[in-house]
Amino acid sequence: MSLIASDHFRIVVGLGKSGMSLVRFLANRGVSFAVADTRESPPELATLRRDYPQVDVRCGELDVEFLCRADELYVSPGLALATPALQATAARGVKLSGDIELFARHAKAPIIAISGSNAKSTVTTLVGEMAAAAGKRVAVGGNLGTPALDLLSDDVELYVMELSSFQLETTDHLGAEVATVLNISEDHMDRYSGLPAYHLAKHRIFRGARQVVFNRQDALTRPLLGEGLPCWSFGLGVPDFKGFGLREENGEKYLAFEFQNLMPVRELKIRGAHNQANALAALALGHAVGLPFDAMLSALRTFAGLEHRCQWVRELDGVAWYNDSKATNVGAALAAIEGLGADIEGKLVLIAGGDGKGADFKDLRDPVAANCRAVVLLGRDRELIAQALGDGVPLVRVASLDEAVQQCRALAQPGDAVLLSPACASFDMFKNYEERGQLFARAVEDLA
Ligand code: UMA
Ligand code: ADP
Repeated sequence: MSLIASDHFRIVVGLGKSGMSLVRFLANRGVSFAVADTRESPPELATLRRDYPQVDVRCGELDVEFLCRADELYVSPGLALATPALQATAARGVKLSGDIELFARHAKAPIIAISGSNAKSTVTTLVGEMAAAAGKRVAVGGNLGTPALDLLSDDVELYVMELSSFQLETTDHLGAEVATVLNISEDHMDRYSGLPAYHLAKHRIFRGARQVVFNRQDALTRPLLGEGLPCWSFGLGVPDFKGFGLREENGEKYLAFEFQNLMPVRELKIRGAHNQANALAALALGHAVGLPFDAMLSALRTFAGLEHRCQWVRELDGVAWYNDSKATNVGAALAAIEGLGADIEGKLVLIAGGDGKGADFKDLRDPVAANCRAVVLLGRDRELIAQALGDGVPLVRVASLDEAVQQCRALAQPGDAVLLSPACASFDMFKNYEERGQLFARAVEDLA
């Protein structure tokens, strides 16, 4: 017998960090709800049982009859909406929503919303530091780590939110003060039918936005609708009206806004052309919400970048070692290979491979041939990368990260750099990209 849907009953699907933030949010407001997770022991199960012992939790295969008791499901970004049980539930009239939609309905301060295939965490953190330098009470999170609902507070003056395409799929109306898609390149092709579907999910960030920031060098970042909205742009070229960019004067390269030079590029601590684009994007977002340039520039002068993003680990026998474990897709690895490749005297020895998420690796071929002395391949999809790279560069297959580090030590010559920039997710061999980066750094530090 199927249970009758109640008007005010919700089910949280997925009991990870965002699921647990939903539980706290709903419980604090006296909303009745239950929890489901396809895993037998989801990460927050013990916390839920300890803090909310009365809540009904169903672990294991999703039960459509159970899900249909709710009028709305809040689905974890980690679960594809195409999951058959979710689709069957939606077909019976139950709305599929998520934590960001709820956050947007309850946030009282302006939201800066940041998505894109790469650079989200860097730009989100940077904008947060700019706002703090300007004396704002700012809350920073979302996909970056702290779930959006945990940030809600009447004290907050500005929210800076990193949003993934997965979170945006369940968000109907964000209503950001300013929204951006920083760049678009292939990622998560195991969850999308192709680039157009991924692109559409990202562009949901513009729903209800009052201002937009787009990347002049990436047409896919321009909003599909919303003509007439105030638009700011960023890009590595010379800026024009309402644009942030680079300008050269007397041999010095500057970050610039319209016709005004703001700061010499050499004062940035973060390296590489991709990070100059990130600095410009952050300036554009901050400017859109009225942050003063002096505060934003002081944050830019001190920001040293995030862990696992082209992070310098050590120098040994004239070889620099870099951890770019966060490069979980081809676009990110390309930025590191081309950015770092241009910065060093010698060549790169690249460590790549892992869970390719259905990506096509062909775009790596020419930049790898131009910048790399050798490539050390590991992980589940290493043969797919090997096929894409062809015979343009020597390839070495290894079974572990320790072995990869040993091989790189033997291959690299003084003036070279060793770069872990896998172009793949880590889940085939590691808990997450952080663990992969930490194990790499440890193995490198242990080299005699
Ligand atoms: N899962 C199941 N069954 C379920 C629910 C989840 O098998 O019923 C699995 C899925 O493989 C899923 C994984 O568990 O990928 C994690 O899901 P979760 O619900 O436990 O995730 P949370 O802890 O809530 O973390 C989520 C985001 N995770 C994902 O989108 C996969 C975190 O982004 C985010 O920081 C957090 O909410 C707070 O907002 C992480 C991420 O990897 C960093 N994001 C992807 C990326 O950056 O590429 C999009
Ligand atoms: P995200 O949160 O979108 O994954 P991060 O700031 O964590 O972005 O950076 C992820 C990876 O993307 C890093 O490996 C970094 O080297 C690379 N990256 C940083 N900025 C850019 C950019 N502007 N374009 C392409 N790749 C970038």
